[in-house]
Amino acid sequence: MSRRHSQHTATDSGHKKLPDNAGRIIAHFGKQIIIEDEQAKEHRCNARRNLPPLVCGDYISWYYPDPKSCIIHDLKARSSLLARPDDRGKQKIIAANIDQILIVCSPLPELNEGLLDRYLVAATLTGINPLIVLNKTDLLEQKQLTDYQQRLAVYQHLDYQVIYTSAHEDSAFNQLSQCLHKKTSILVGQSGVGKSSLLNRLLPEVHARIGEVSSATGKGRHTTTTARLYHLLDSASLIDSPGIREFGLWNVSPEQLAQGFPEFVAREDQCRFRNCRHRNEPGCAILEAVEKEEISHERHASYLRILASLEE
Ligand SMILES: Nc1nc2c(ncn2[C@@H]2O[C@H](COP(=O)(O)OP(=O)(O)O)[C@@H](O)[C@H]2O)c(=O)[nH]1
Ligand SMILES: [Mg+2]
Ligand SMILES: [Zn+2]
Repeated sequence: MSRRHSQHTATDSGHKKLPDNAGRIIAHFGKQIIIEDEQAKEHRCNARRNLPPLVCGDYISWYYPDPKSCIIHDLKARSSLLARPDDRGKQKIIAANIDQILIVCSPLPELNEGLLDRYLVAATLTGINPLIVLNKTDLLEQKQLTDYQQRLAVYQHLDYQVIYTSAHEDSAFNQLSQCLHKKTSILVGQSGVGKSSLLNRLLPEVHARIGEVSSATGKGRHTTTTARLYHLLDSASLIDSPGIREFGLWNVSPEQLAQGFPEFVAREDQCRFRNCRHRNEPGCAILEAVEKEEISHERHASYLRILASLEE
């Protein structure tokens, strides 16, 4: 306790060196920033003006110039950054240092590979590892489950991890909990696939607290619009906000799009033309691979659909 309240420490040169307390931003609204120190204690902070905009998930250094205030004076390098356009189409950063994006799908609404591919491209382009989660396995007979496993095998061959889970069944749910261990994750996916249900199971105490707050203020569920970092058992963290759940593709060039398909990246330099769009160009290595069934026809068709939508 006393260490955290210590004043600046003088260095040899006589300049003041700031104590380097490590912390992570768990919420940020307006000018208020809530950080968590290494003992998991929360502090309300302000940031020095020379720092870039700070977001949920940032690792920072902070100090107490006096017992009443807490100042963030340094931002650590970010390993990843999640952004989306704001109302005016300008990039708005939502969260930082996310290790994995869980793309939630389900049998109801029916798994849509085209949409899954869009999420995979978006995740790959942010540099964050995507995991495919098929939720609601409790709805499936063994035979139907096998069908989904076959449909998702193409993704496993591309080295995407696929997890089968259910918010309504303990044993299946535990499969999901395990892959969150020691990581910072976010859940994305189409409406109705069960993101909120999974979140409520992962964060039971938070859910209870949100319920209390909204019944007290009468403001309903819109109290949390900014991103917030939550801790789970097993040193897992989860960042959630409506903005994150709307995660998707925007402002992507055709070149970048192809980078979101790992099976294309492996063959791209074999296309005859450098700016090949892998649509109908002669000497296209991707089309050849589709022909030989080395690349899935559906994945290529999905690429063409996304390409057409980006060119609109
Ligand atoms: N059978 C079954 N239903 C689920 C499961 N997860 C969610 N649901 C149901 O699916 C519906 C949509 O869930 P919700 O969590 O709101 O989806 P979200 O839109 O992705 O947040 C709700 O009626 C849930 O009760 C599951 O694992 N199994
Ligand atoms: Mg929801
Ligand atoms: Zn090509």
